Amino acid sequence: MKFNTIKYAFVGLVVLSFGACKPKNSGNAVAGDASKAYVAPGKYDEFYNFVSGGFSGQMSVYGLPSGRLFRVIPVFSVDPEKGWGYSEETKPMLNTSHGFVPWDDLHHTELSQTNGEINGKWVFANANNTPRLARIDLKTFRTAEIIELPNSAGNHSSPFGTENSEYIVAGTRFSVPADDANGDVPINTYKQNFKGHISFVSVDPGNGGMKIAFQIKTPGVNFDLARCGRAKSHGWFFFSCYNTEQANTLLEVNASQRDKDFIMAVNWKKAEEYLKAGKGKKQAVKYAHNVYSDETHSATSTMMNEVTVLDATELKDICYFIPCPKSPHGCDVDPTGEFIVGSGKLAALIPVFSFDKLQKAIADKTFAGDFAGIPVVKYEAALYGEVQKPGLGPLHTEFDGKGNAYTSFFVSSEVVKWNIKDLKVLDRAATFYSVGHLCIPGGNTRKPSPKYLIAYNKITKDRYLPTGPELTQSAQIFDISGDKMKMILDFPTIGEPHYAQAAPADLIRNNGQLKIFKIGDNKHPYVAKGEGESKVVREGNKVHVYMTSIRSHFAPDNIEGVKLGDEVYFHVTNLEQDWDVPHGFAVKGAANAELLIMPGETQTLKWVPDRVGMFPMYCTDFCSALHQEMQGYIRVSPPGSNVPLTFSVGKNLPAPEAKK
Ligand code: CUK
Ligand code: CUA
Repeated sequence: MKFNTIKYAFVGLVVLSFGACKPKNSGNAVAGDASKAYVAPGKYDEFYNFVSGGFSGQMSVYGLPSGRLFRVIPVFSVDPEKGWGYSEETKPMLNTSHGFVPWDDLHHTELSQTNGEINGKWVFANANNTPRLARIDLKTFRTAEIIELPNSAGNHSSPFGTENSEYIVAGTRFSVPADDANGDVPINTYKQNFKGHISFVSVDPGNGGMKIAFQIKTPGVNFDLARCGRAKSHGWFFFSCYNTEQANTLLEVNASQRDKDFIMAVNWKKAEEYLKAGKGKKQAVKYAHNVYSDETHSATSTMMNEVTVLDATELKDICYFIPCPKSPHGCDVDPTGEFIVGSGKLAALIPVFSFDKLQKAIADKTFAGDFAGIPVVKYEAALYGEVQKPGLGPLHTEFDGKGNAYTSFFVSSEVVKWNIKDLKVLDRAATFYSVGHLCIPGGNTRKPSPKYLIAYNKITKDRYLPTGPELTQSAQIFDISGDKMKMILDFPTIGEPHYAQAAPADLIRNNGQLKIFKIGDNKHPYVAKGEGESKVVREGNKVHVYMTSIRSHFAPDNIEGVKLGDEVYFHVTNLEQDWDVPHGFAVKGAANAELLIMPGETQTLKWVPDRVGMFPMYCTDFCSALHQEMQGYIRVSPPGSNVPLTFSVGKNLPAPEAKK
């Protein structure tokens, strides 16, 4: 969420200038006890922290509690550090039904689970703008798969997984006319023509492969966030919705009219039954499904054309609305699965709903009418209780598994700890400033590891050295092992952090981290598995260079006979079979990229020379003492020139003149 949007939404409700929400004791004076965050040089962190990059479109990986940045994983945006979206092999990963999309907006991370606990296999992420889901493989820390979501726009309520990652679920933020309906309608026909869609994407437990199993069509509202039921509530899913006013303009006013919006409870086991019984309707759509293969070291993008849709207004017992004050954002389920916490951005309290009471209310039909064909459960019938006067602008809640909840308050810039059973506030800690999401390792699972809580802040003002108009966003770590929260570290983040999750380091570290790609298993169509296989092949005006790299030379490193008008493809195979020895590749004048090639991998740089002359090429990664010697030349001649195509390494070919 953007600060300004929220700021204006609150005008009139609270006096909100930056100064007003800045805690009195803020600024550099507020320092934490950083010794608890100290991880000595050469020591490992206790947790991996996977942090969304917001408008950067990427996900970054930090260590906890040190806050050290390990890696930025490119997901939905091109990334020049890894060549993501630049190399010919990775370009198809960013393909969509709208074509190549090089930059998107990533808000939420979701670690895969088994029996409601993190299993360390994958982490999922959402693209907000052009709706997509990504799966990142935690053996390689690379994006392995991206699937586009039809009938959706602004994929915000996403990705949220079930207890065994049976499904990764994605709710549309914008309701829009369905993809097969006429979208060329007046905008003010929202109520008639605009629909919401929730996608249930199944995940293959073996290889992680994603498939859109079905979608549920709902009345037009905005879906914001979601959580699966767990333990007793496994089989259900809960989504926060706002704009139940169904407004289509000036939402800050028009979507803040009703006293209560909704949490939508979805019985997805029931939906599965309907699907099996053939109650779904097949709909023609168009969406991209992109898969990266670690065998061919290449991505393929397939355009899909059909989705099965269940209509929640026809199948009466799959969706229920629970009234929730007021413009709810976060919707969070506690580790027991009994309590569902709604965080109304404009609410002065936090409602906690009971899964058991909800079940009884549904069985007894304790409804307060319906909303656009969906039954509305009576507020009191589902309510367990309310946390009174918790703070201003509640957004998100995490759990410690010891009966406590921690809620972030954007407007009052604080984290509030409260007890789930008696709903009493236990502690408050100031954040610097305007906190969004929170993370406790495993804080959305059955078994949290309640040692640290991290707050992800939108605004940092005076916390760091200034860097021009844009200041860093940041995370703050709190020690929550005692009764009181204690701030122990600030660390800057890449992009705007929204949700983040953390997993015990050993779980991921010992889960088969890939160190090299075996050269023998390389099935890239242009691989050269040894220097003897390196060559240059002309096919019309396309020149394919089968190049190898090993400390500290390329083969070939002298190429002649390329002509202006040719397209040159450097297929570079890194022959190294040692961990942590990538080679790079760059050629002067290449318009789109360099390459960074991992041991055993092949990557391709397309180069279209734009002039006659001599073009150096070199390795861009300092790989050995003689890295700076790792270089070569490619000669470009005029069209029609009779310079023969030659290539070599380590010897000088006779010059064509000398051969005569
Ligand atoms: S959202 Cu950013 S603070 Cu997109 Cu999960 Cu709440
Ligand atoms: Cu290879 Cu530097």
